[in-house]
Amino acid sequence: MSDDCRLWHGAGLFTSIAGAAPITDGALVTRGERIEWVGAAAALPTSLRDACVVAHDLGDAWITPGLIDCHTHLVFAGTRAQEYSARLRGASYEGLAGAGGGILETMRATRAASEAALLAASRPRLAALCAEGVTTVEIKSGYGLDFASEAKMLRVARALGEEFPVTVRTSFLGAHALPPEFTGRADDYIDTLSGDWLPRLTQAGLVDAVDIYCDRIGFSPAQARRLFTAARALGLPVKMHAEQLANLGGSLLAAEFAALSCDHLEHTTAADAAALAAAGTVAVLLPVAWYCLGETRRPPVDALRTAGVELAVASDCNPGSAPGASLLLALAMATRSFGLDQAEALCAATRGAAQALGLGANRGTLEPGRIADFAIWNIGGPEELGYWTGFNPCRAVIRAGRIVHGELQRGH
Ligand code: DI6
Ligand code: FE
Repeated sequence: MSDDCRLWHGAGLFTSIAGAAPITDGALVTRGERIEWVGAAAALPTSLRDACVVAHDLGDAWITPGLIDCHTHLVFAGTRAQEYSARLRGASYEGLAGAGGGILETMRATRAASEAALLAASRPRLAALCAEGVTTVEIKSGYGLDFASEAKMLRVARALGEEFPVTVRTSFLGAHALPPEFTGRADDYIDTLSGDWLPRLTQAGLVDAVDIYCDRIGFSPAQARRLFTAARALGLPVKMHAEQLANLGGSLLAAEFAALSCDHLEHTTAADAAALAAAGTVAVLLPVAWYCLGETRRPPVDALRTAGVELAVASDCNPGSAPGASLLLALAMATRSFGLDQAEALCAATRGAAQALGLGANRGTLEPGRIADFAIWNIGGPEELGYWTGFNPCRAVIRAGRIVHGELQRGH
């Protein structure tokens, strides 16, 4: 990678730095894969401007940090469209799961798929996210639920990271549902995950973090404690699906382990929010799942804000509760359904999401020294993100200082 300086100007800048105002006539200088300088064009030092070997005049655009989708299950086979029909006719998500459908339905399809087929099925979903300005994505396992199939999913996630211009972070979600081989033996399953699968998958370089579905149709906080203890012994950060369908005390446990994030949180209390804030755990909101499940209880956004919890928004791309691959749609739903304003939602899909993946030091904001991952938008102001609902105004995507998607100039 060359260390050349490039100037990007003729654009507004939304830096996602907490409390920073948007810059209407901005300039951004990159050097190689990093950001060198960010600010108002009028304040750009002449010496730095002269040092730039290339100047990209974007002519009427806005630049934001590359979007970060910090919660996806985008590697899976099959669909659950039939189940969706049943739910439209009144069947419940929990009822279908209890009858051996739900996550186990996707487990059967995912186990049966070859690695190549799983990769092929996942590509269009990741391509859709990348076209929306996403430069970092988290991908969970959790539809294999046996050692070989969990490893297969994680290898596919790594392969996607090689193939696409996106940074992939993997989360091991073996504790997503109880597989049929362990019926009636959930504690044995947790022991197997903790003592056998997780160390081997970690040794193979396939795991960046450990997640658990802690809910009525998942696992208990006591089981999460055992899994998290094993993760900590391996030096892995943890995260949790918590309080989606009921409050089991998962977020308090996640806070005790200083989890990177706690995700869903529809049933979280003010006391839980205070614990998350004290632990520095990010609250990841998943409005597409909330919408597609027809939920009515919203996560307590005011209580999370008041407590000072960092918020993130993610797509939750999965075949059951959030069948889609659009972070922009999640942003729009986070504003209308959960009451975030557009700037807050945009920070949540950049700075908050970076923190939810443990990447806050290098990504998520436009600041000198950070990786030069950013998106260029055909919009008149940053308030158009979280406003357009089912429309993608992304013009181009820059990853580590290089153009990886779209055209720099607005098309005619
Ligand atoms: N994330 C999950 O892991 C579960 N719900 C959610 O929002 C289950 C996903 C599924 O039904 O496949
Ligand atoms: Fe999820």
